[in-house]
Parts: sequence; structure tokens; C-alpha cells
Amino acid sequence: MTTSDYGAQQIQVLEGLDPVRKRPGMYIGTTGPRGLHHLVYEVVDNSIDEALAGYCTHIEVDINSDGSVTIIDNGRGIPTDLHPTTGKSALETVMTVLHAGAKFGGGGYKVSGGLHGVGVSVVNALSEWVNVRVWRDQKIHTQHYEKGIPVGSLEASPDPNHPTGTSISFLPDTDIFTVGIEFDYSTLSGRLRELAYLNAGVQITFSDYRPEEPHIEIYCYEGGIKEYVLYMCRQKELLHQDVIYVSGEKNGVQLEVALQWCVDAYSDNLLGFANNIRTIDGGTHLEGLKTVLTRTMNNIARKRNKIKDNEPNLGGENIREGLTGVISVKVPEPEFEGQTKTKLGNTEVRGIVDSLVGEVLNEYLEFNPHVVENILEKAIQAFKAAEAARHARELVRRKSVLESSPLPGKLADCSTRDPEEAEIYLVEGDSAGGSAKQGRDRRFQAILPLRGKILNIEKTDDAKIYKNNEIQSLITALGLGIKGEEFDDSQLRYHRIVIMTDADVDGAHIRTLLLTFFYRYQRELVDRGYIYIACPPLYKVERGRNHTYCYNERELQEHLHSLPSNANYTIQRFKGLGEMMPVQLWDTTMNPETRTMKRVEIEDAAEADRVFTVLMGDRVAPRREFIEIYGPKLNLIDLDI
Ligand code: 0RA
Repeated sequence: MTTSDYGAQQIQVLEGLDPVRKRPGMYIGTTGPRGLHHLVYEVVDNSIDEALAGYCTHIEVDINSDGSVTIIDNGRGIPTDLHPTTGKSALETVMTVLHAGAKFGGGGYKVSGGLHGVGVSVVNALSEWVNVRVWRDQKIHTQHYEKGIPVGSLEASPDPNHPTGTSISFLPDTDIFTVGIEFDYSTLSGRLRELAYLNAGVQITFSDYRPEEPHIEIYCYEGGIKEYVLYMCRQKELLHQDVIYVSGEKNGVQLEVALQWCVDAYSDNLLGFANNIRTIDGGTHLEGLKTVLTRTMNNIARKRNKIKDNEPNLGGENIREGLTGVISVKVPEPEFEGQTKTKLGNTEVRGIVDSLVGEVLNEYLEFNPHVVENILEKAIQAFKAAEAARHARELVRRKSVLESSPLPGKLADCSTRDPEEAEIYLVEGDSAGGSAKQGRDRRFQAILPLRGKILNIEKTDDAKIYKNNEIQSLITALGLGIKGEEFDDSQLRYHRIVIMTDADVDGAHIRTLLLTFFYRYQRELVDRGYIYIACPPLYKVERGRNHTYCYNERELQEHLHSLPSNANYTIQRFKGLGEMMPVQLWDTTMNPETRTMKRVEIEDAAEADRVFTVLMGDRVAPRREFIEIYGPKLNLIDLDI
């Protein structure tokens, strides 16, 4: 280091807080809700660092009834002795000087950084007030600040039996956070729980004292990321007994990996963290992990003759099918890249992950030959399915280019060619199809009868999907493209796709199968609100020359109660759509003037993905549980599965 470099660093250390209040976005990203919550993370990160250094076991985060937040830990306490350069206490220096944090006292151990790690002084600068308490040297030290400026000096009084630690309370400044300073419970609890998983054994207590009845939760996971992975797999069937776990350190980089394959999962779900920050956009740690997984599994597959000499390697995505994992690295000087700074850039991490994971994985798999068998079996199946699907896709593509595949014979199309007004009814069975064809308005209503139960696509692979007749009909009738490829709205032939099934268990099952198909095949159909569910009546009550349709048991009872007690009436129960006269079907279910339809909505695409897995997977227990919880949210009424 040259003399001038040294000088520059000193100047930086002595920078005050004015720039933070002038340009808060530079330090915390935004002055919206994200930036507001960032203040809490900033303080908690300091306590986590103290825990990582081995001095702190408990962290308590309270949202107080006045809306301020308190973070308490049982670490060593921020040093309070006089700092030689600033002439103030180390505590006041940490609170009032930018970038001072790690350079005082402890130094070196700090690994948080990245998105956070700007220092508690930034929290101080952006708060209406801050109250700090430090228990050290048998004393309690307190100091109060307003908008970053100390109000009074550091006070100390004896407190001999109190354990060491730090408590920082702050109320964000409404001059800075003009859109409000209200903390969101679930945002904070989500992050605190995540931190507890990432830092095994650290106990984090989170309390919200704003409601009359306070919420208090304790997060503490002795198993750390192993428990995290099991939590994510809680609804799935595990392919091996123990979570595969790697931990190690090389060239100052700490690494932890937990991996679990599941039998009934078909995508990969790998979460990356660098210095406790979720790296949404991936980076070198995830690249290293994927490379070593692919290489190791292919090597073993060849050794065991699962892949022959003349056959190609398994693809990484085949090997990762059904894999849930967490990789957490702690890097001394992290480089975060990309627009949102959520991609780890340190190139040295790639090789470190590769070598540490490779070693342990090879050894683990050596001693667990059954696990290897099962993972390889699954990967090879995935590989074959992908190959078959590629062929099938090619076929579909060629076919549609050459002969623009003809519409299915059983489709009774409508005459309009305007997708905006065209609707198609997907009807169960030929007899209901017959009623619907006679009852419809053929100008804008098309009918496609579907025979039997269409394939349950959660359990089958892409190749089978393309070979299945019912699904072929659906794809060509609707004008859908290739599965999973970008959705081309202009090819869609109808903007209302109405699922019309009987109001019984079979009908509900077929409805669920169709919904799953749409969701998996081209989820934009659901997202854009093109999918509807028809609501046919269950009963017809006739009284003299009047009649009333009732759509469920409750309506029937209400209607019967409304009749005079001496009334004569007959009740007809429709066992299926096929029993209805075409005109009845039109009046009750298809006439836009009088019908009710439910539009299928999915509020949360990610949740829905899990939902469909649970609904359609092999295991019954989670399915039950799911339907109880999410049935209403998905608008899948009467799911009698
Ligand atoms: C610098 C040095 C030392 C501890 C800390 C900072 C520290 C900071 C915070 C912030 C919240 N909780 C904290 N706990 C500790 C170590 C000084 C020593 O050697 O005792």
C-alpha cells in the first residue's frame, strides 16, 4: 500500500453521515418498503456476524408497539473504549462514521456485505432516533441519537450480572421514507427464518408487539441448510434417506451444500446464497455445483456401465431432475453482479465448489451404491423422456408446417373466426357432447367432446403427451403451440375455453386433469384468464307450468323452503349433462345472458405449480391437505378427489 492509498482510506473512514441523508438510495437501494426493511437486515447482519465469529447464540428482533424496531444479541457488545483516530468512543464511531464498522476492534471476520454491509451508521443516519445499549465490562453503556447525531454522550453504569451483548433500537425517519415506515410481518419473518436456516444453531426470536395479542416466533435449526432442504421437500417422497451434505473451507471461502433428490419431483430447485444473501440470478457457486454434479454422475454412470461407450453423456438437467438443494458460500470479498446485484461474480468460487463437493460426493456415492442406482435410474429416465419428447416435438412441428394439421374430426367448430368472441366447450363424453352440439349457438360456440379420462400428465412424459389422441385433439383444436415454448396468442382459436363436466366425482377428476394439462402445457392460458369452468345445474324443480334450476344442494333447499307448504312439485336430479335436453343445457349453462361461469384464476404461479404436483402426484395425503388449504384460492369448486 502506498502512502497516498493509506491517506485515502483514512479520509474514507472519517466520512460523516451527510451523504447518506442526501442520497439514501446509494446506500440502501430505495426509500420504499425494500429499503425500509433493509435497515433491519443491516443491524441483524451485524449480530449474525458476531454469531459466525462464535460469540453470539441468540438474536432477538422486536417490532415495538410504537413501530420502532429493536435488535438484541448476546455477543461481545460493540467496543466502547476510546478510538485513537476519531477521539470518540469506538461505539460512537461505528454509529456516526460511514464504513467504520469492520475496521474497528474486531475487523476481518465480517462476511455479510454485498447488498447489506453498509454499516449501522447508515441506519443511524436514516432514523428519527436510535437508542444503543451495550453490555460489556460489567457495565451497561447507553447512547441516544437523532437523525444520526448523538444526543448526549455515552453513559455507563454498573450492571455486573448482565451477560454481554448489544441492543439497537431505531425508528425510521419519515422525512426519508416518505411512503411510510410500517414494517411488514411476513417480509421480516421470512428473512429471519431464512437466516436461521443458513446459520445453523443460531436462535432468532421474532416478536411483533403492534397487535393487542403479540405474535412471537422462534427460529432455530440445529440442522441448518439440511433442515431447509427437508422443509422444501416436505410434500415429496424422498429418493434417499439422508440429505447429502458437504461443508468445507478453501482459500478463505466457506462452503455448505445440502442436496436431496425426490422420487415424485421433475424439476430442479437449487437455491444459492452468498454471505447469507439469496443469489436469485445464480453465479459462480451454482455454476461450480452444477458442473461437478454432472461430471461426477456421468463418471459413475460410465464406471457402472449405465452409459455405454458409444452413448452420449447425461445432460446436467437430467441429473438435476427432482433435485432440491441449497448452496451457501461465505466469501471474504464478494462481488455481486447484474442489475439487481444478486449474481455472485467471484471466479475463484467456481473451482473451490467443484473440488470440495467433488471429493465428498464421490466418497458418499461410493459408500451408498443404492443411492447412486436410484439417482442414475431417474436421470436416465429423464434423459430418455427428453429425447422422446424432442422427437415428438419435431414430428408435431414438421406435421404442422407441412400439412398444418387438420382439425380433429369430432370438433364441432363455430362459424366465427374471431378468437375474441369464439368459445370452445370441452365436454366429457359423447352423449353430453351431443346435447351440447344441439343446444349451442353455432355462430360462436364450438364443442369438443373428450372421451374417457385424458392422460394424467403429471405422471407421464412429453412423448406420451404428443401421442395421446385426446391431447392431440385439444392441441390442434385450440391451436396451441409446442409445450413450454413461448406462447403465441395469435394462434389461439378461442379466447374462452370452457371446461364443462358432470357435477360428480368423475367430472371433478377430468376437470382437474384438464387444468393440470393447461397449466403444465401452456400456463399463459391460465395466467391470461382464458380458462373457464361451466356451472351446470344439479336439480330442476317443476311446479305446475313453472320451473326453477338449482345449482347445488343449498339452493335446492332454499328454493323448496320458499314454496308454500302445500305446494305440489317434482324434483329432477341431473345425473349428467347427457340427461339434459339441449335447450335446457343452453338455458342453464351455455347462454351468455343467463349462465354463470367461473374463471380459473391462479394468484400465485409458483404456489400453483406445487399445488398441481400435490393434486396430481401419486401421494394422497398431501393432496387431501392441499385441497383443504388451497381449494378456495384456486377457485376449483367441489374438487371431490
Ligand atoms: C466490532 C468489534 C467487536 C464486536 C462488534 C464490532 C460488534 C458489533 C455489533 C453490532 C451488533 N451486535 C454487535 N456485536 C459486536 C469485538 C470487540 C471485542 O474484541 O470484544
